[in-house]
Amino acid sequence: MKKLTNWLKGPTALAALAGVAAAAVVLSVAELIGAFFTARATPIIALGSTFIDFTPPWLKDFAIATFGTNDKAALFAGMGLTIFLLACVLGAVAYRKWALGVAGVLLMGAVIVASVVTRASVEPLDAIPSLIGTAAGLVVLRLLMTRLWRMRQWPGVAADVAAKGAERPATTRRAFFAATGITAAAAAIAATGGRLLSAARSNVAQARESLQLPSPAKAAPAIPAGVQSAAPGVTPWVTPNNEFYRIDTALSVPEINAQDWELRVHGLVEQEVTLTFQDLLDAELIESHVTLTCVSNPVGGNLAGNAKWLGFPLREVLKMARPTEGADMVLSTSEDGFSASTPLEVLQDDRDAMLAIGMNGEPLPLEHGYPVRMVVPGLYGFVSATKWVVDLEVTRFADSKAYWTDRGWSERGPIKTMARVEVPKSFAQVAAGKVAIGGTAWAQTRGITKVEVQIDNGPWTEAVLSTEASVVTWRQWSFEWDATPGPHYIKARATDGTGEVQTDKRADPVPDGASGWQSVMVTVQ
Ligand SMILES: Nc1nc2c(c(=O)[nH]1)N[C@H]1C(S)=C(S)[C@@H](COP(=O)(O)O)O[C@H]1N2
Ligand SMILES: [Mo]
Repeated sequence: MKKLTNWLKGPTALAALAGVAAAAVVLSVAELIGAFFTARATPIIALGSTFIDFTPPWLKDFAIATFGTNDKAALFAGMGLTIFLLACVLGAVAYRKWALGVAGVLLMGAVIVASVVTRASVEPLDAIPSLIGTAAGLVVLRLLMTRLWRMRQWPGVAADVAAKGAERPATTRRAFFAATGITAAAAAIAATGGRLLSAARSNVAQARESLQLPSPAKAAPAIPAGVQSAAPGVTPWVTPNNEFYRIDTALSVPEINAQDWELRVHGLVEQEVTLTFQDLLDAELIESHVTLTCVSNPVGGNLAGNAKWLGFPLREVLKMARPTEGADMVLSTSEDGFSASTPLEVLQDDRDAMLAIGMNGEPLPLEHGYPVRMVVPGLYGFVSATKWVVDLEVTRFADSKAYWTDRGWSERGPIKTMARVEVPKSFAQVAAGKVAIGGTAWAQTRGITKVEVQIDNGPWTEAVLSTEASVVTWRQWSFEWDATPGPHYIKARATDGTGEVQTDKRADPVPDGASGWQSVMVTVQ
């Protein structure tokens, strides 16, 4: 304990503190100057995105299983801690060997710049905020070190280190803390200023607010009565936009001006096509409810949502471009470099895959792909639902690989049949007697024709199905259970429109989606 207190009072701890202050300066100055560049070019966002790009499937799966849709916050926390520790080491090293400290800062700068310039839609000039930030950090580190060197009162500090400050008047611990405090305050102000400035400079959110969506040429069929499960507490049949799950690799949400948006359709086509946002507004739009599902959704998980989408059929886009013989895939790419491989025929058949511009009667929220995303019934999002989509390349599975395929996930992703038990919740305590069990099931494009419930090892009994709106939306169900005291297990399984019963074979999300029957343990009093 005494050792620790002595160490904390000693030069190494103070030097580590100086290192942290310098790192804060690098990041905050880059953030401030970055307000005039793309958000993707600031160090934290760029480093985090680079890290995500190197994420293997097991790690993505683990992050989502552990942190759910807070995976990004977890990433930032982990990165913050890593940077903090590295900065401590850097400061301690710089105190003893300044040249090594300089090398360390330059190395960090190089790593940051490398990760900035390799981002999609980033230009070399976007490295400027990081370069200036690194230079500022170096200056600050030098200033703080000079103050430390001039504090000569420590025994055991190498003579050459002590000598560095020798020709200048000695200084005090208080002066050092004052300098560090001012640095930290300046960094905080710069970071906050950068944040506010970027927010003020971005008018995409405002433009979205004032955008008037056209009415569809073909309106969505009215939602039939009785789609909602009879069991209280089951998810709303239409997922409100602010409750819709969000999964993507974008640490800073791309901000695309609708007026600047263009979609290029090229590759194995007879006619290259470029569409503008105005082209979409002027086109004959369709509207339909479609349930999206993430491949990373664990059995019983909530990475699925149902919304009313307004958009232009991709079938029509492909008709204009006329794919040539041999093409079997469309590689869609987003403005921030994500890509998905979708079978060509899926985009051409009558399931109404679309370029969506509206979600539940509003323009797409920024996080859900504003101004334009893909919505493809029946396929997991990672192979179909490209948000901020800007490029469609008609190609062949044999010739191109999509973002997650390169990282160990499947190249195709039809959605697996799944029944989810939502009430009662896992580990709930319920009173004996009539208990409402309920949930949601999905098998997009095949539809749900039956849901069965099993209590403990009893017989499989049919649940009451809510009304089916369409085969591309989820279907809810309920089941009245006469609960007897004691611990019980509730299982559910669905049958799809082809008559196939949901498999009980457990599979992890990697590589093409989880399977198995959900089992919910409840205690009846
Ligand atoms: N640009 C971009 N689009 C993307 C992704 C992404 O990482 N980047 N993730 C996909 C995945 S894995 C899913 S499940 C859906 C999720 O869409 P949502 O966030 O609107 O629910 O978006 C898809 N589209
Ligand atoms: Mo996903």
